[in-house]
Amino acid sequence: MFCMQCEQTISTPAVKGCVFAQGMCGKTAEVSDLQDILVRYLQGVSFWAKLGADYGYNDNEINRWCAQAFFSTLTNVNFDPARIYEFINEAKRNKDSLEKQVRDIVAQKQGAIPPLTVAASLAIPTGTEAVIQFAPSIALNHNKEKVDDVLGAYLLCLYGLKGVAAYMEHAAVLGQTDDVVYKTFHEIMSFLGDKPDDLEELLGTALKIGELNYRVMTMLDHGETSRFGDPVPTTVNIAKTKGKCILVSGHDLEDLYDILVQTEGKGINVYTHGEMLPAHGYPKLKAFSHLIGNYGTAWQNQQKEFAQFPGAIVMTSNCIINPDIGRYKDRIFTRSIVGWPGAKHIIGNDFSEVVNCALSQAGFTETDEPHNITVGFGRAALANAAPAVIQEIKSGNIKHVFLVGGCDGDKKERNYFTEFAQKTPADTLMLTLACGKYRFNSLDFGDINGIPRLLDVGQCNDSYSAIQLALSLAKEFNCGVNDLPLTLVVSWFEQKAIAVLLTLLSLGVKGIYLGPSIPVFLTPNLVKVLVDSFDIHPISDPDTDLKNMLNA
Ligand code: SF4
Ligand code: SF3
Repeated sequence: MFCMQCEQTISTPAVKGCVFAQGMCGKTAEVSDLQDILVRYLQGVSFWAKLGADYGYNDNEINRWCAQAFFSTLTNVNFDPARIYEFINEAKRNKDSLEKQVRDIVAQKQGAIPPLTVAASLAIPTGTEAVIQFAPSIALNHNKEKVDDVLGAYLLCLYGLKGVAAYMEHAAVLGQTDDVVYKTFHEIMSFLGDKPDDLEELLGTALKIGELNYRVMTMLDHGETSRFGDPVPTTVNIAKTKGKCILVSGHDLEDLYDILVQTEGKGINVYTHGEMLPAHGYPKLKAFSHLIGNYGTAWQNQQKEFAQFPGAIVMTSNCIINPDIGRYKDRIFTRSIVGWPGAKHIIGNDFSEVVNCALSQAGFTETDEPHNITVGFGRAALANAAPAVIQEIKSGNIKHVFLVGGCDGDKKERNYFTEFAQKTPADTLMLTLACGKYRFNSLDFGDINGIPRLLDVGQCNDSYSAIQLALSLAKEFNCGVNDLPLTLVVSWFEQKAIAVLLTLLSLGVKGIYLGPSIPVFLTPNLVKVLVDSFDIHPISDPDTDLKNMLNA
């Protein structure tokens, strides 16, 4: 296996990347190899999808399926070899049918088929064993002793595009698709399926991926807000309430909605977990009184926290980790692209198995003292708060705004973000995004003349909202985003964060602080390019960084 797509990958002087029998996340070499094959196949499908789109032909079922299948290869999404093998078989069927269709269209229009890419011409054997044996020959590090600049830039594109695929699927669940997005996605996938070796072209593609992601994030924002309303500031109880319970984790609001509808009047309390926390701010979701609160913290604590949750658990998207360890596999359910061998997978929108599981469990036997936190500062709420924030900035009461966004993870170096948040001066605001906030979002940061010092913008899916706030502040102050008293502090863990980072770079945002470490796949030369072109700062320690940020 060869995988270095996430922040917890192996990184020692001698070994870079997860290359042994199992990755740090628990992904086996078998799953990793199958995923490599799947990605290669998908790049072949994209060759035909892109050519079809050039001739005005789109198969939106296959388009959506491509993003789903690619999403299944993200960190902490699907660990089930049988499901990945199924995706490979589907990929073969989709590629064959698309190829036939597109060849006919091109012939009808008297066009010419361009030279096939490496991925489009690859003959992949059938049968799990044969596929596994074939995998090393297409591994990205095949015949390479180490990651060089070209491979590093390639991985930046591949991993960034995985993040985009995940957001495309989140948007598609909400009915948001776009032919231009699919066409650009296939164009880039197909390009990556042909052994590109021009460093400049790869770096340009990385920014193109960022631009594509911005378009997808816009669609996603529209999907969420048109379906569930604009989030409003809402207090959420993070303490337990007596009664039967279901825990819903991940990013998929539509699943949460279905579960809320199907549990109404059944005496079951529904809790959010992880990235689902911001769901409480959406009017159409908060209208359910049995959406009772949030349970637990960030994804990496789930084995301990889920083991203690006396009800059913639903993983709607990333991040799932080994449920065998906490012995709750019999009451965890996966959805959509998520998979764990032996865990029950729900297909369709009938959650009765989950409901029955919750009813068969003990539920919480006591109600704890409430502990409220506030969420819901999405795009509209931030726009409402903007005049007051602008006023406070103008009168000198708010000196600086920090956007502390991104993922959480296990490493102790991530304490940086808690310490950073605690050390931000009292005359500064903090916007939070994604699951990294769990390290400090239950702390009280006070307010500045009624404006809470910590404003939670939402999931990583809601990065668009934060970008809109920055753009509106820049407009108000008649300057560029980079001239605002604003610093972005990004904690990355997996590929969605890479996609968001590329979006910020494609928008010309400079001076981002990035941590807890620099991606292993970025060579020193590539880091230099990022530092020189975008003034990216690898994080150091909170005191030094804060001093530099405030004096910049
Ligand atoms: Fe390693 Fe991360 Fe890949 Fe898992 S996803 S195998 S931890 S690099
Ligand atoms: Fe978190 Fe997995 Fe990235 Fe949506 S849930 S941000 S790590």
